[in-house]
Parts: sequence; structure tokens; C-alpha cells
Amino acid sequence: MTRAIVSEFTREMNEIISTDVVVVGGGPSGLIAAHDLANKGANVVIIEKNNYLGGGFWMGGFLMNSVTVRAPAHKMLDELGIRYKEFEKGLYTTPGPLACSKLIAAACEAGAKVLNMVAFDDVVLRDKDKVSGVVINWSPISYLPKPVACVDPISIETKVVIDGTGHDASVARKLEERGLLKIPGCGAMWIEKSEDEVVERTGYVHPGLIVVGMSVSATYGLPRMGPTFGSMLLSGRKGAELAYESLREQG
Ligand code: 48F
Repeated sequence: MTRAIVSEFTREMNEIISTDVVVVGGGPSGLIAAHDLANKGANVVIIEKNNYLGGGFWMGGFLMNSVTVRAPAHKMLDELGIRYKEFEKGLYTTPGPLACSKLIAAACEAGAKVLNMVAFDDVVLRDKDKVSGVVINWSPISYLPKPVACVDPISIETKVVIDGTGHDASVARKLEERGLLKIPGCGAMWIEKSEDEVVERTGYVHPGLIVVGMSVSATYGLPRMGPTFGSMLLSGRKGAELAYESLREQG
């Protein structure tokens, strides 16, 4: 068994080392981005610091596990075979565990690879500071006491990085640390405005780096959103389209 695990993991890791797209964060926006790109034949890896994928998509607000989706994103639920109910015109509800598990399965079935319990640590910058890779380490390393935590990270080379880390905007913030961006963080809650603007502003924030989902909101200081997920799906899809265009240009 150990030999099977080691050889399979090593084979996958060898493919991951140099990939088309790295999606950092396996919440709803990152998952749909990875799903769409893998479906188009791109090599995609999701880096997720938790053991489980799904981010905030398991739950709606206030730990209540019905999640809401506004039109037109319910059509993406149709596409993924996720059942839902119309609560009122244009507003739909679906059980979080059902929607989340089906989205995870769809991304994995499409061929997205996953490194879970692995945290994004830093960016790799190359020509003119283009984001050209990510530095990663096992998540538990950051929880270890200093005397036993001196474990160097490793890097993965990629053509595009997608920041799907939610409110943390971990990748964009790393560029802020390096003086390349200014990240204001989310503004006060205003669901409708936030949903529209997140989708609108989804895109490149720096050469090689696309922001999707709530990391868009944090990056541009848009209102925070609260528990609704339509724009997470629409934003992830838009990010995937932009990444795919860029892969075609880069050849
Ligand atoms: O927070 P999250 O679900 O992001 P999202 O796709 O969706 C946001 C909604 O869930 C909700 C909302 C709107 O409905 O306000 O919050 O934008 O998922 C983000 C994922 O990124 C992981 C984190 O564990 C979660 O699964 N993540 C965050 N930082 C890192 C990371 C990191 N440094 N390395 C790896 N994964």
C-alpha cells in the first residue's frame, strides 16, 4: 500500500511541477475556474490549505446550510446537475453539502489536480515581475513551533495563477508585500452591488495573476457580500475564460 501511495503521489506531483494554471484556494470560485479550465484540456492544479475543498460553499450565512444563488447563475447549477428550489423570482436555494460536493466532484472529474493541506506561501516573479509560479509548503508547517518548523518550501512553475483565496486574497496580498499592489480589503456589506461588481472586476490584477471570487472584492475594496454564491460561480467562470485565452496566446 505504501508503495502504491508513494508512486501515485510522485507521478501526480511530477505533472504538477510545471503546469498551465495554478488555482490558489478551492472555494466555489476557484473550483469552477479549475473545472472549466480542465474541461477545456488545460493542466490545472488547485492548492488548498485545508484538508477539505469547498471553502465557504458548504454553509450559507450564520452556519445555516441552505445556500442562495441569484439568476442567472442558477443555470450553472443546472449544468452541474445540482438541484435547487426557486424561493422567489430570480432567487434560488440549494443544500450547501449537495452543491459543494457536486462542484468538487465536477472539478475533479474534469481532471483538475488537487494539493490539499498545502498552503500558498509566496509568488515566483520572472520577466518584468510577471507571476510565473507559486511557492508552497505543507499547511501544518506554519502551525509547528519554530524550533521544528525550518522546512523549506518548494515552487511550482505555471503560465497563469488564479487567486481564489476569498477574503484573504493571499496571492494579491503577497504582491502588496512586495510593493507591487495596494490591497484595501472588502468594504461594508452590500450584497447586490458586491455581486455585480465582483463579476465585472474579475480579471488580471497583475501580469500572470487573475483574481476571482471574494479576492476580487478584497483586491478592489468592493463591498463584502454575505452568504450568496451566484457571483462566485460567474466570477470563477470569467477567470477561467481569461486564463484560457492567455494560455492560447502563450502557446
Ligand atoms: O472563502 P472561499 O469560499 O472563497 P470564494 O471562492 O467564495 C467566497 C464565499 O465562500 C463567501 C462569500 C460570498 O459568497 O463571501 O465567503 O471567493 O474559499 C477560499 C479558499 O481558499 C483557501 C481557503 O482555505 C478556502 O478553501 N485558502 C485561503 N488562503 C490560502 C488558501 C492559502 N494561503 N493557501 C491555500 N489555500
